[in-house]
Amino acid sequence: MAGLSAQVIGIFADTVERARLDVSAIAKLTDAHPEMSVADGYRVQDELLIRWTSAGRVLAGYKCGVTSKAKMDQMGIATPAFGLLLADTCVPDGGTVEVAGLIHPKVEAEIAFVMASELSGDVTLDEVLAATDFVMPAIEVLDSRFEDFRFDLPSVIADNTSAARYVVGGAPRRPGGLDLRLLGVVMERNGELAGCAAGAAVMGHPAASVVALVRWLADKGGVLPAGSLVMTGGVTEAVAVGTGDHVTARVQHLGTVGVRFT
Ligand code: OOG
Ligand code: MG
Repeated sequence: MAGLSAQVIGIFADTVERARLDVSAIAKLTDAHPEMSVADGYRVQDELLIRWTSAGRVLAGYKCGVTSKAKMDQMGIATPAFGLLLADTCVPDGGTVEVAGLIHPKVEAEIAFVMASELSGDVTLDEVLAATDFVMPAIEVLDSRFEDFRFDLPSVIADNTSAARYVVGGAPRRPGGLDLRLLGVVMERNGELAGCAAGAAVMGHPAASVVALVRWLADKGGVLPAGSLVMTGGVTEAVAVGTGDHVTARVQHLGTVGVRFT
């Protein structure tokens, strides 16, 4: 299967990038090309990465999306999807996000990993944990470039899996001695409960999300470099936010991370 032509892949990269920069929603890409595949979605993502890095943007790591049942049910998608984390989309813990720069932001609570050593190939959960420098609480701010967050798997992958901003912080810890499956996660919006889960909500174990990421990278001949940040995926449904909202994610033993929307 040859997939979409290089020309269409380039046009799709233009389309999602324009929507991001103009802060205006577009129809999902498969409306124009229903034959678009998941592989085509990743080709668009590859094209975006080339454009971004040649413009001087820095890849800080990767995000795993749709890794919990809550997210699969919410998005109507049953397969995890991987995306790129650009260093300039990092918001400091306790910092602010300008709502005007986003189309229709949503937040989700995640457990993030920072890798101490490179990982490649068919790794095991224990190998991921051994290669982990620390784990910490995270908030991902999503902003689908598609109208009403309505998309399918190929389209959302081409849209860099709705990545917009990420916040990491709290009290980072080495994973040794922690059972990451059991970590309670509580997300609050304006002091009220907006979702809760345990680490196991993500593929049975948050490190399983990193295993899947490393295999996906290996499939395209890549590795997960030392120093990479990995967002393992929302443990609960994503929640819409607007101006004035304040969101915190509390993760047992890992402290609290927060962000304010202005
Ligand atoms: C796609 C991105 C999903 C996650 O953590 O599940 C994601 C979306 O829901 O818009 O980042
Ligand atoms: Mg996410």
